[in-house]
Parts: sequence; structure tokens; C-alpha cells
Amino acid sequence: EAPRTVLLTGAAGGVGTLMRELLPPYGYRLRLFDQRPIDGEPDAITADLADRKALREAVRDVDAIIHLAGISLEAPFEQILRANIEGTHHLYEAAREEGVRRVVFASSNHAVGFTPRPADGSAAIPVDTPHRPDTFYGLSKGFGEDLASLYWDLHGIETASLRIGSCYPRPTSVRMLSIWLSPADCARLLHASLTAKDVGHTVAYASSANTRLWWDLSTARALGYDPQDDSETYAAQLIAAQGELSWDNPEHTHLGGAFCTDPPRWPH
Ligand code: NAI
Ligand code: 15L
Repeated sequence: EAPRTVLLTGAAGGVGTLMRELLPPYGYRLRLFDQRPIDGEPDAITADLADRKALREAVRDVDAIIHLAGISLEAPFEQILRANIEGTHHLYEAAREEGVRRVVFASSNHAVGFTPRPADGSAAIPVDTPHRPDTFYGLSKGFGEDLASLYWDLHGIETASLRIGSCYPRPTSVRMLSIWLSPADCARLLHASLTAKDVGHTVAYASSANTRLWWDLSTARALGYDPQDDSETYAAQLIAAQGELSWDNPEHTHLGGAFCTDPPRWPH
């Protein structure tokens, strides 16, 4: 039976805002959680992941959790520790205490960001490539994946850890042509992750069916995901403006792109 009431953490953020529109048509009732208030959503829970009491109340009686909350760019280690590492631990503890059986964790390509990107035509990066973070941010996503693995083995809580590429309305760089996840495909993948029968702990790359794909989508497809979009529609225009990817540019040589050289910073 499909989970119906789903806690969406990070609901005020970029992906959260897109999913607040795109998930309800699949039949979900979303409970929203973020440290920032959300315009027009008086019932949203405004709390920090450090607030264990608020988290426990937030997960009570939900069928599943989509965990997007956290710092989504590079930041000083202490901030990543608090929001992404301790925060994700608090979330799993709340899930365990309240008996929630299914989590979808927003991991990131930056958990493996220092992996060299495939050369044109060479084999796609496999899901079991070793963690190779490009930032403290990416390190925290590797931690989240391992935490999910532990809570599956120890407590039977299932998680789909989705290594999201770039989820925006459209790709804005040549790198993104390879890793773009359209919002509609993101909703498809979340729905698949919430309804798949046997998830255990599944790690999956999360992108659309891009012509220039860098990684293996088979574990995502095994969850029932059938991507419908391809960034190729935007390729000619982006390449005309920015040029092809080159092996002379360090921003182009690894999966994590600029996170490997000059990572974008969390502003706070
Ligand atoms: P975002 O930065 O727009 O949203 C994150 C949300 O989490 C924000 O609304 C923020 O207020 C909330 N948050 C941060 N720390 C918190 C805390 N301690 N307690 C409660 N709420 C907190 O990020 P975006 O782009 O929406 O990404 C969502 C998730 O997906 C993040 O975990 C990010 O790391 C991950 N991701 C996103 C990608 C993308 O392309 N947008 C790519 C790969 C991963
Ligand atoms: C991420 O993990 C970030 O959260 C997002 O802001 C994008 O920069 C994305 O990766 C990316 O690699 O493009």
C-alpha cells in the first residue's frame, strides 16, 4: 500500500518548494518541516533539526519521511556537523522511536565528487564506487548514506539514498547536461522510492535520462523509476554559450565540478 502522509523536511528550500507542487497529485498528504517559515503554509512546522522534541512530534504517525533539510552547499565543518550529521542522526532516532519504516534521503553527487568523470563513451560511474567526497558537505552525505545503512541493518528502517545531480527547472551549465534531474523526474523518483516493495538500503543516482549521463541509473530504475526527461533539449544552447567540457579545466575533470576547486559556500 502506498504511503500517504509523508514528512517533507527542508520544505522551504529549492527542491522542497518544487516537490510541494509536484507530489500531492500522486496522492500524498505532506507534512512540512523547515527552520524557515513557508509563505502560505500556516501548518508547516518551523523548527531546527537540533530540536529533538519537535522532530519527534513531526515524525509521529507519518507513513514515510523525505529528508531534504540541511546545508546544501559547502560550509565550515562545525555547521555541517550540526545540521547535516547530527541533524540527520536526530531524524533517524525520531523515526526509530516513532516506528517510521521508510525514509528517502537526499544524498548528493558530492559524496563521490572527486571521482573522475567518465571520458566520452567510457563506462558509467557505478553506484558502488567508493565514497570520495569533494567537501565537508559531500562528506556529510556519505555519512548520511552510512547512517541509513546502519538503521536498516540494526533497526529495519528502509532508506533510498538518492545521490541527486542537479535538480532545477532547467540545466544551466554544460556539466549539468550530464547530471540534471528535472523536477518532474524528481517527483517520479521520490514516488518510486516511497512505494517500491523491497528497498532495504538502496543507493541510487538521481537524474533524468540524459543523453550525456555520467552514471549508472540501474538501481533507481530497480525502484520503479522511469525517467521521462533528457537535458539534451538544452545542449546546443548551453554549449554555444559555454563551450564543451574540457580536460584542461579542473572544474570539468571530476564529478563534483566546481565543488572540487572553489566550492559554492553556504551564506550563513
Ligand atoms: P536548499 O538549501 O534550497 O534547502 C534546504 C532547506 O533545509 C532550507 O529550506 C533550509 O532552511 C533547511 N535547513 C537547513 N538546515 C536546517 C536545519 N538545521 N533545520 C531545519 N531545516 C534546515 O537545498 P535544495 O537545493 O532544496 O536541496 C535539498 C536537499 O537536496 C539538500 O539536502 C541538498 O543537500 C540535497 N541536494 C540538492 C541538489 C540540488 O540540485 N538542488 C543536488 C544534490 C543534493
Ligand atoms: C548539490 O549537492 C547542491 O546541493 C546543489 O546546490 C547543486 O550545486 C548540485 O549539488 C550540483 O552538483 O550541481
